[in-house]
Amino acid sequence: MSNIKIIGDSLPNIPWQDKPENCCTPVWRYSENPIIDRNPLPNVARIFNSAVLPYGDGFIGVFRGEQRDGIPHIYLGRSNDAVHWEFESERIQFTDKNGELFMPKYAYDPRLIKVEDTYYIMWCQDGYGATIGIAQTKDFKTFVRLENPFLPYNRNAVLFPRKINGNYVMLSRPCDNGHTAFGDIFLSESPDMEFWGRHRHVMGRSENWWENLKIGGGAAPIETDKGWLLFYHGVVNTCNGYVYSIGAAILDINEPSRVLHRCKNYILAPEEWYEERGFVPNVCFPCATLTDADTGRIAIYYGCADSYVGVAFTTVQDIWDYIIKFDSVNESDTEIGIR
Ligand code: BMA
Repeated sequence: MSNIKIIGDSLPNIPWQDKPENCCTPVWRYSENPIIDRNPLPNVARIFNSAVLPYGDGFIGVFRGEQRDGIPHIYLGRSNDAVHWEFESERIQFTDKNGELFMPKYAYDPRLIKVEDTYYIMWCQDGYGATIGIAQTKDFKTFVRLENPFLPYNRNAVLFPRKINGNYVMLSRPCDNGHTAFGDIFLSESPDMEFWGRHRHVMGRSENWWENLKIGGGAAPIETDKGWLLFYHGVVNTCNGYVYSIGAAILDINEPSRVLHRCKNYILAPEEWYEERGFVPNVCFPCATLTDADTGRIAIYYGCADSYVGVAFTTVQDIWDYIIKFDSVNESDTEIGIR
């Protein structure tokens, strides 16, 4: 098997546990999962499907907080070790470009990505139907919303962490206004974070049963010397409802609508109590990773059963070897994605 390297910053304080000796899977769970328990704030019943990044000497994150009226909003959290989190009690106050309060009616499944010197948060919200909202911040004090990038209906938007060929690039998943029973991952480009176009199909649901209903982008793609490493979610419909697992693929570095490798097997599926039991059972929903380029360590942050946040570990070499061993990339994946 060939070697693979993360292209990125070193993060010596990445949360980490070594692979257990008896572990036969490419990804292993943090032994203290879930890292965020129920009722983390007076008005928030559950935190899940959330995203984190290194910030200063520690870490910062945007968290899906399910309030006691059942409506999700985004809460800011800070941590010294990326495991123990403190949350601001008020949800993030978004403004328009003039500094006037401009809150979405609801906001869920946030992703947090730094491109150059700016942090971008993107989430699912109402825009006359479910679609993507996006805001930028440089200081995590003011959060200015940008134009909504896509028409309804759309979910699971996640930005690449750098421009490609001079443009910002975002993955998203066109959908319907309900519990969408279909869905492929697409990619769009923008020169300015306002006008989005050059839409391309990246990858579709597959014949592998765990992802044969729909798929959606998860964590921000990780740059490696072999391509972009993407963790995404795949869904199967069962007689007891949808089951969400985590998959992995490698996208071409300069033309990321081309999938180079795609793992036939899921890399993590619900099996622990906090993944199988909760507000919505059987959900593992990745939204972020932390990476350390020096060691190749990766910590995956994922929502568990729409109730908790879990962390799982792998290394870029472990996951690469597993993807290549079970590579099932097909012709529609390797196409440029335009018809
Ligand atoms: C999806 C999203 C996620 C959620 C999942 C399972 O449609 O709404 O936020 O985790 O369903 O309920």
